[in-house]
Parts: sequence; C-alpha cells; structure tokens
Amino acid sequence: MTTEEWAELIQSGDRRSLSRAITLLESRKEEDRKQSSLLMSHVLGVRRGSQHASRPFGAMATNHEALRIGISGAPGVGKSTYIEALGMYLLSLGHKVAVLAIDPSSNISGGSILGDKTRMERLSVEKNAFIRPSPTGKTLGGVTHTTQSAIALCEWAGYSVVLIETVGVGQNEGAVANMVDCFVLLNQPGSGDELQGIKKGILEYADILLVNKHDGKTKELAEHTLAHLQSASHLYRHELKDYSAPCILVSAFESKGIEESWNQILGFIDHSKKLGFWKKRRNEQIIRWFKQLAEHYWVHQLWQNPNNIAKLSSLENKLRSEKINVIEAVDAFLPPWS
Ligand SMILES: Nc1nc2c(ncn2[C@@H]2O[C@H](COP(=O)(O)OP(=O)(O)O)[C@@H](O)[C@H]2O)c(=O)[nH]1
Ligand SMILES: [Mg+2]
Repeated sequence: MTTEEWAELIQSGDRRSLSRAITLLESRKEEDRKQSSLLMSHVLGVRRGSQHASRPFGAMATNHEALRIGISGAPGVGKSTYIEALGMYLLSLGHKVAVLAIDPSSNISGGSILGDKTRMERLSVEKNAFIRPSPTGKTLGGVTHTTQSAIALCEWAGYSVVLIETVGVGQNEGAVANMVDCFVLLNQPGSGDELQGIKKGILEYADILLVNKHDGKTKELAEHTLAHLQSASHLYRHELKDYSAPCILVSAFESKGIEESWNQILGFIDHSKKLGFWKKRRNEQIIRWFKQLAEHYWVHQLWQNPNNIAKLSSLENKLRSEKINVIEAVDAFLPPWS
C-alpha cells in the first residue's frame, strides 16, 4: 500500500488504518520511522522532495483542525468516566470524538489501558468515536511529538474533538497542557488539607477546574472542595492575564454538569481566540513539536546510524585502553556544529 492510499483510508474513516498509523509513530525501527515520516508529511500537507512537487496537494483542502482538550487529574479521580460522559454528549451534538489516553503506568502494568477501555464501554462501540492509548515513548519528548502526531492523524481522519487523558502526576501534564487548546483539571472531593497537596504547578496549567463525584456520599465533600478551590484561586495565576479558571461541580457517573463543563471549555477557547492567546499557543506548540521531533531523530541517528555505531565501538575500545579521555571521545564522536 502506498502512503497516499493509506492516508486515504484513514481519511475515509477506517479506524484500523488510523490505529496502525498511531502504532507506527512509536516504533523504534528505522523502516517504520521512515514510513511514518512519509505519512505524517502527507497528512500535514508538506511537499517533500520532487516526489510530490508536480502534484497539487489536495490534502490541505479537506484537512481541518479539531478542538484539542486535555483532561488531567490524579489516578482514580474519574478522568475516563468523565471522558465517556463528555464523549457521549459530544456525539449527541454531532461531533466525531477521538480519545487519546496517555498513561505512563500502562507501560508497566499493561492493564490500565484495558481498564480505561472497559470504562468507556458506551463510547467505544460508537461509530463516531475512536479510543486509543497514545504512545508514550520513553521520555517526555516522546509524549509530545508522538501525541502531537497522533492528534494530527485524528484531525486528518475527521475527528472534530480530540480528548487527551493524562494522569496528573506532576510530570507530563505540563507537556500535555502545552499540546491542547484547553486543559481541564479534575479534582477529587477531599478536605482542604488534601487540596493543599495539589501541586501549585498543576493548578497553574488549568484552564477549567472540575470537582468530580458530586453525587451520593461524596456530594457534600465535593461542594466543600469547590469552595476551597475557589478561595485558593489567588494562589495561582493563569498565563492569560486577568483570567481565572472557573470551578464546576460534575458527576461523571450521573452525567451531571457535563454540558456546563463543555460550555465553559468552549467559552475559554472562544475567549482565548479573541485575545490572540489561542493562536500564540498553537504556534508555540508547533515550535515545540519541531524541536522535540528534531531531537528525537537526532538522538536516533546518534546511536543507530551505522557510521556512528562503528565510530562508537572504536572510541569505546580507546576509552577502555585509556588511550583517550572522555572529553576527547565526545569531541571525536559528535559532528562538528559549524
Ligand atoms: N461516585 C462517583 N464515582 C466516580 C465518578 N466518576 C468516576 N468514579 C469512580 O472512580 C473510579 C475511578 O474512575 P476512572 O474514570 O477510572 O478514573 P481515572 O483513573 O481518573 O481515569 C472508578 O471506580 C469510577 O467508578 C463519579 O462521578 N462519581
Ligand atoms: Mg483513566
């Protein structure tokens, strides 16, 4: 199958082809890397070499940009449950919804992704929904460039909303916050003391704050938590001047507050578009994506390029026999920069 045929299949709504393309993004094989570069290049509408030069690039005409929403929060706060409720609501509005779940723990346990999938039972059988664990890579850079590419593929496939679930453990939410139009932070009903445990850094990323589980036994506690969050809002400052993230009570279980939270998300995006913040964010995202992809490819070349492998083993031998020192080895190994 040619790259063009593959891209067409994805665009026609074939979810298996989309899934395969996302799998390719995380592959470390040189062959796969080349193939995914070609595909991404096509999808992003870049003319590459003479191969495409003579053809008009129809890709841009049908490409559109989705609303990209990050959903973060501590494990167990209800991100997957909320995403399912929101996803079902968005389908009812006529949206096509893609969910990318970035879960670092899935690398270790292998089980949590399955857990997420079963919790999104209703969404996962909908023909206008696509759910998939996003490749995490080994590094944060890995999260960024593979997820950015996965978002672009989902847009190419015609999804109008891309929801990105990420565990808010203080490491990768910054990376995800920098990839989306709106970053939603879910909070667990809890005491004020527990709230103080929330890292200030995470709150600063939040464009919308939700307190989930506003139901049953945790209903009242959720209300207290909301009050605490609101009164603590002076402790963190949003990047957007004079903006303070709205706090909303939701129950993902009972699908309560879903519509309101979506309206707040849209309100934020609208507001940030009017102030030019949205455009600024998207531009910065592209620069960061470029840098991380360049770094990724460069590191790959560094260790995988056959010339480098040969050079490396010769330098290793010299180091072992103490013929050169570490600095000399680095100087001999790295390419000249100017
Ligand atoms: N009471 C209540 N429980 C919820 C709600 N949303 C999620 N849960 C429960 O919280 C647990 C974690 O949910 P999950 O969506 O997997 O959380 P995640 O780890 O943040 O993705 C599960 O046992 C859910 O059933 C809610 O709105 N109300
Ligand atoms: Mg989850």
